[in-house]
Amino acid sequence: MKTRTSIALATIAGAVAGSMLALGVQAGGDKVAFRADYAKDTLYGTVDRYDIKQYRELWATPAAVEAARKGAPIPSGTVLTMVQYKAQLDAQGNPAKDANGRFMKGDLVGYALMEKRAGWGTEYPDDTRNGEWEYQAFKADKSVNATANLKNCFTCHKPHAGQDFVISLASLKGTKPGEAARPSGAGVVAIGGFKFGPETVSVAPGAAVTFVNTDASPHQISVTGPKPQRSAVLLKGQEAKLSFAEAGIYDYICGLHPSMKGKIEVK
Ligand code: HEC
Ligand SMILES: [Cu+2]
Repeated sequence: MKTRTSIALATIAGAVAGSMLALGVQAGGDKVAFRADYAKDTLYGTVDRYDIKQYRELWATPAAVEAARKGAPIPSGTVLTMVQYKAQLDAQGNPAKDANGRFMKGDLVGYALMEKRAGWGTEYPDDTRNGEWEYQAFKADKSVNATANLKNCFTCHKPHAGQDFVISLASLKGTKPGEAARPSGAGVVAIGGFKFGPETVSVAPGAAVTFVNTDASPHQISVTGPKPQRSAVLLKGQEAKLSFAEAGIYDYICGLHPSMKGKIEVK
């Protein structure tokens, strides 16, 4: 009996050690300190998040802006601070807009930081590592948000390896293009302002539906129901084609913003 208990305890101890290893990703975030002086950095962009009704500010250490504008790599020591605010809402509960049609700042929600230093990131496996970046989330009171799952930061920024994991790199470079023209036509769905347009599209069996992302934010088509399928994550200007052999109605959502919904009629 005694031995059995100790074996059981040893197993539990092993499991705990294992889960602490799995949480190794979490530990890396400790390297990132809150940037108390972020408001002395450069405000390089703001983002209206229709899906989660947030207004976000993007701040960068000045050397990063300088480098990005010259087309040079983002330097070691860069800190990017994303400040998340609730959007102010109108009487219907929709985000209110200012004279320029942009969201307005409401209550502070928290901060998301990423910091790059030469030599960081070597401990992560290739399928996780985001170059030399580490991530950390802070609450509105500037303390570490211990409930944030930092693994998700790595996963969601990973597809942007081609732009050094900085999703808003175009804004950092100051080359953000104006509103992309919204493509239209039979079997074409344009994604803009966090909406699929049109929300219902009809195609013949086997014919392709083309999805084009015109938003600065990435989106992903995720067909739900009995025959699920997913497109790649689409960055601004990228497109994906999906086709369905059998007639029917196929519902889909955005894999990144599940409140975005659409329908494909195959007939
Ligand atoms: C669901 C996908 C997703 C997850 C998870 C995510 N991000 Fe991001 N992040 C984005 C997107 C998209 C942007 C561009 C701004 C926007 O659209 O809100 C962004 C922008 C940023 C920026 C501004 C620099 C840049 O890359 O554009 C920082 C800093 C940032 N995220 C930090 C974090 C941290 C810290 C975490 C984890 C706590 C995290 N992110 C998790 C999608 C994600
Ligand atoms: Cu989306």
